[in-house]
Amino acid sequence: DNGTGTVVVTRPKTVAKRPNLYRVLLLNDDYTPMEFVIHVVESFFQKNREEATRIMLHVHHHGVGECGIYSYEVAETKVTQVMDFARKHQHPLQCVMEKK
Ligand code: TYC
Repeated sequence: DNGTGTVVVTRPKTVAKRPNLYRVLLLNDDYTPMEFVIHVVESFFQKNREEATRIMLHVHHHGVGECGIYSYEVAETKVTQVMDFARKHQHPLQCVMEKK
């Protein structure tokens, strides 16, 4: 009752929902040099050399590995940047995103 005899019912305007997150993955291939992959992980995913090397070796041994988890827009940008950079250097490196 707000003094006018009218009952005012309010609902929360927004209800918190989990943000949609996407994993950005690198795929193994037989041709892209290890050093190139380390450079990609360092420069596009803000990892230090040690962590970038660990990720590269994980992909090399397991076929696929995670470089980071981002919003849809950021993940898409990373994939495009990596694919463009690999193509420019004529390496077959593949980068993909998947919903978490
Ligand atoms: N398998 C590659 C080699 O032996 C190295 C490599 C690692 C390539 C990770 C791609 O995402 C990759 N030169």
